[in-house]
Amino acid sequence: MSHSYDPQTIEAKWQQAWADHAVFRTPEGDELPGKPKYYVLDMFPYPSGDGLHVGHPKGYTASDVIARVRRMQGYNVLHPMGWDAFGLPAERAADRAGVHPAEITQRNIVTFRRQLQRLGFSYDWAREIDSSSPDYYRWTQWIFLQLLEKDLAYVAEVPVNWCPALGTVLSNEEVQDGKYIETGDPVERRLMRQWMLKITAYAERLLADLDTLDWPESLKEMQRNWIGRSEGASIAFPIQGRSATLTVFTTRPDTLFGATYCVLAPEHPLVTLITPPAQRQAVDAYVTLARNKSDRQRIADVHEKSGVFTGAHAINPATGDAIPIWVADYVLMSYGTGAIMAVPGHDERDHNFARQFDLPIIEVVLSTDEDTNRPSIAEEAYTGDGVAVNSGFLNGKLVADAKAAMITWLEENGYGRREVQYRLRDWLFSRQRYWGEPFPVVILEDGSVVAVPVAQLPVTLPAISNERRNEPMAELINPLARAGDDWLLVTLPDGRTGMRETNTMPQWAGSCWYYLRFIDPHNAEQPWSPTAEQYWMPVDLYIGGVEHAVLHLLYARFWHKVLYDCGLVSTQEPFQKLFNQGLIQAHSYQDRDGKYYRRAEVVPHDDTWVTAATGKPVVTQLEKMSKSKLNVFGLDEVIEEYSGDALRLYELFMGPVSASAPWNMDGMEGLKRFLFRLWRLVIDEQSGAPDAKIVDVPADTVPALQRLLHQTIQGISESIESIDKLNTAVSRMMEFLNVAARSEILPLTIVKTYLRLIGPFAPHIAEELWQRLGEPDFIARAPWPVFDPALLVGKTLEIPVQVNGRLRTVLTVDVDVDEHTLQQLALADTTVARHMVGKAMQRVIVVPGRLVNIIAK
Ligand code: ANZ
Repeated sequence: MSHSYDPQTIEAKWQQAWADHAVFRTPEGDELPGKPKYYVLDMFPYPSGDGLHVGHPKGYTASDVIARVRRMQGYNVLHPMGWDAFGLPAERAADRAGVHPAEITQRNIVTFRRQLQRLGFSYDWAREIDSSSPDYYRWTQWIFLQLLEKDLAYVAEVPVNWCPALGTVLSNEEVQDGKYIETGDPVERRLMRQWMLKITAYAERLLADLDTLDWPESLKEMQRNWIGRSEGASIAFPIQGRSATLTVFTTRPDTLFGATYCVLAPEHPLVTLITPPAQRQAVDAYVTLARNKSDRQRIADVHEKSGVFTGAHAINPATGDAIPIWVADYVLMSYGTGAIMAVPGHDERDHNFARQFDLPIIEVVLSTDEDTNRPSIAEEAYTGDGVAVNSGFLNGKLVADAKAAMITWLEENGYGRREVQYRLRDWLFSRQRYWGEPFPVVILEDGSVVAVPVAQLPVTLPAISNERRNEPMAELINPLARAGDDWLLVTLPDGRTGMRETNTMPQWAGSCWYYLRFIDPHNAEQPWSPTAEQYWMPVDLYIGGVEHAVLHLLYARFWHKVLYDCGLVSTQEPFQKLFNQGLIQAHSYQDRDGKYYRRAEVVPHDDTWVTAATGKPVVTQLEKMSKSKLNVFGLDEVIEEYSGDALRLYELFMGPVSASAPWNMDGMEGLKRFLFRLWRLVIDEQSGAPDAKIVDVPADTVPALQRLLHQTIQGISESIESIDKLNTAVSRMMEFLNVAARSEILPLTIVKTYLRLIGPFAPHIAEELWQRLGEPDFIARAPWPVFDPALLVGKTLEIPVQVNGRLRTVLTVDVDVDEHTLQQLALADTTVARHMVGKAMQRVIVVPGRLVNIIAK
């Protein structure tokens, strides 16, 4: 019987063995003290119906290697996995299939779990969580109640995109030119009652604490931009003939002398108040037009500015001049005060607008560098630094000083004050969907909102038939409002009656705190135990996609800070170190009509590609793997053809973890060959026993191999600490194998140490070989090898080199250098070469360990 490498059998065997012996169980209770901890977390996936493809496990493989190494290094490791299971895609898929979203979700979870297990990831499956299960969302609701108690959750009328034909609200991304992009049905902006979370109250801390995090700088910058802190001033302009004032926010108070008109956002409450009858019709018409545009559209158009004069005037507090008040949609109600002072000389948007409507442009900042080709202020706004001109008491001051002087003047004269604005808006936290967490609140008959008593949590999702859930209705009726009265109508313990809230929470809710539940996932009394939280938090390493840079990662930081303020968590930040994995791309094939083809449907032709069926030319391109581009390699197929270990190694070998790289099946071949060679290094394929070359002798029996081993330990350990360079760790393993395969003798201890290095990367084969070498326990529990610095460099010898019997130089060489290498080294030496000029070499005499003599004429 042959004993060749059979990955499918071996991998199934070890996955079972790890599970049976709970090898990756997270230590708890008495096991915790006295050992360092390491919490390594993957962003938990949304279990979609497509299953996993080879692009998904790149980050999971990296985190698994780290988790396994840390266990071997003696850390208590928490490495959990779970499912971000609520959300619209599951609801849509359920509708298409005519089943309940919970059913689709459970089906997908089974597939995802099976696929992840095939890769041998060392998750503690006993801690698996599912954000759509009542045991979990009970606590999501509980945290919401903490937010409500702290006045960080509130209800507000906010504009949404309502599509009457579809009977639903749409996101900004789904609307263009006032129409739903899919069907062209008109969409109106409507005010609707929505739950909001006051994330803006945390803007300053969310910004400042970024500095304490070990995250990629680019990612921190994205969060900084999203929070968008602006320093400036608020300035109150008196309105001519009225007692009301018009307050603006500006980052350039130094330009007040150049403010030649003001602009209100179309939704600004002052618009109707100040517009005189003669202008009312024109203003109303404009406001209606603007209302149907999304904010995004309104700011997108830089050149075509639209607007209307209200007929009213404001007084510029610095000059005393009456300046016209306009309404224009380039001013957004959602930022600052919803009103601006326009300085066309120094702001591009104002400049465009002023030219379009013939409004005065005044220069109030003069550049200090002498560029005579600069266009005049009439042609182009000057937005750079400089000195104030035409600005009374500010004249001659540089922008920064002028800003400060103007703020002082405004404060002294009661016209304004220093102000900080954030671009960050409060978080719209309700959705008109079924498959999400119900809000744990009741709306009483008088419209007031009260929390459901904690003892009554969770508020479970009512069962509603698919037909009922999807029944079209003319008015917006939330899916949950279609539940029966037994769910909808509530009597509180004190006898008051009311209706349940029928909005649900957005998909982001469950992922805001899941990392805390992993710490103590089965706790029925508390969301987590405080002692366990103090032990495990913060997450030491968090790996996931960059697409979550500002959504999940900002929301989770916000909730965490609220929990900190409630005294429920012990750290200010949840994720200390964060790493983004790169995308795996694959070639797609597309004809000129945009139709995609699978790789199997195209053939090469004259340096390009054509379809096999019709010969139609196609272009090939590297793109992110995606089902719609037909360029996906499914995880199951690849594991079946190669193996879980080969896939793990290839995911890492493709390049740095953070880099995007193209998928290449030839690369998989290479890693598969490596694993076969590794097998043959250790196993005699005739008998299945260890190879006869492996003998139980001290490591220094083969000093060169011992040295390479220690260099390999050092190299791999370093790439593990860098996280990003795990690809070089794989190369190191291959280099070692190349040398070891040529060695006549393999000391057993060297082979075992080498296997321990391989363990975290290709865990199945490593366990099997470890066992076949007679080890009784799992390699996953063996200690991580440590290198001996003294063994990194070999012992050296001094060898005299003669040319025609005369000493010319002395070489310092490795003790066990071979004859051939010694000869090469001698001939390559520059001093030797100098004495050979004009001579032809005839013979080289090498006395190993003693001398080299070159005979030349
Ligand atoms: C006068 C001025 C003069 C301005 C100048 C700029 C340059 P950031 O940096 O993004 O915070 N602004 C204020 N509120 C606005 C709103 N609701 N919609 C549209 N624009 C608004 O931008 C602040 C600047 O954007 C403010 O400073 C204001 O224009 C404008 F030479 O005021 B500025």
